[in-house]
Amino acid sequence: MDKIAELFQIEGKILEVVPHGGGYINDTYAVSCELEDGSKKRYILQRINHDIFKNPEALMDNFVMICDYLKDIVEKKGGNPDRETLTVIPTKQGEKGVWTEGKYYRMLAFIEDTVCYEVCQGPEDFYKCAKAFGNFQMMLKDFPADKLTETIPNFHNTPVRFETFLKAVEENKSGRAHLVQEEIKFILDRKAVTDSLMDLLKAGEIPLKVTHNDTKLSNILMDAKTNDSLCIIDLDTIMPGLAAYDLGDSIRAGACYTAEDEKDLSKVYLVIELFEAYVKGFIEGAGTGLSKKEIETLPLGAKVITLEQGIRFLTDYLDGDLYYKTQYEEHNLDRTRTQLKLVADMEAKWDEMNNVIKKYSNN
Ligand code: GN1
Ligand code: MG
Repeated sequence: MDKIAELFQIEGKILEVVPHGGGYINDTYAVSCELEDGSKKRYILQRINHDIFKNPEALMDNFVMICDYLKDIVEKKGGNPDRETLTVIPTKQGEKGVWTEGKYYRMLAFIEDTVCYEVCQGPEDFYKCAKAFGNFQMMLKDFPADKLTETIPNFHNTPVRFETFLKAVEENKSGRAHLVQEEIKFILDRKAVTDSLMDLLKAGEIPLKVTHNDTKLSNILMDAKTNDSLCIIDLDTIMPGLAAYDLGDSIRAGACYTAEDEKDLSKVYLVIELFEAYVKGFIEGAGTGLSKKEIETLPLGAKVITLEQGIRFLTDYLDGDLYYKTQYEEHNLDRTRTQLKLVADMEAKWDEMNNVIKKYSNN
């Protein structure tokens, strides 16, 4: 890995390159360097999974455009762009990334003194994350969407995900379909849910925006000293999308106190006070950026994106674990089950969820 790190404009001598973080798709490393004065400096080196992100160069064009755009806004607000946004370190040839030995790599500056969480720490933290994600969407509200390449087409197109799932059931490449009949039925029974948000978009009731599309809790860095939300990371799936996607993805991943692969489903449920904390923060963070209809559809966003994630995990389980990194045989199935359990719990708490929305929608 040292050789690859050396292709970039890094300072100092490389001391070590170690795996970093827990992404399911790309491989991430922390590169430590020693500068001439003896101090240390770190970088993030990432291998982009180009089976999934088919055009890494276009992805990096998006990435740099967005970083530059955000840096400008943060600077104007008197913030610190080096800590509040990501910084791409170019290659020695001045490129945004590099192909080597058939793989594509990029490098980012390391933002020190931060923490990120896989599991929600409580309503106060979750509120801060929500405010940051709401605000992130606001900051991108005038970003020219037509300049962005769709890095993964139909990423949150739930009806398309549903069709892909049907195909996976039929093909049953892994031979595992007989083990998951209950989960398959759960999804088939909810076809109407998978269509619901797209139908609202097609009917012109909710607008297409530039959204993050992967707003899980671990994609936000918190300042280790102040514990305030600092920087939103993982900009690979920024594409046109719906406000409800970004709220939805955070809710499915954060409005419970368990990890995505928790085996004990009795511990997996929607914590309504976390949902409330997030809704409050997201609406505040987005300022006036959300229409009445968009706010109304936020609970639907949570349900659709959670179901979609369950569909995606189960599709991969049926395909034989081709998409997500897995650590053990049943990993994608455990992940599927937490998502479907959350959907069932959202259905049970549907009125409560909508009452929360009423409380915070005042436009
Ligand atoms: C993947 O790579 P990572 O861990 O940030 C996935 C997201 C899922 C998430 C589930 C490109 O994100 O869409 O929500 O796993 N990213 C892609 O945890 O598919
Ligand atoms: Mg991601």
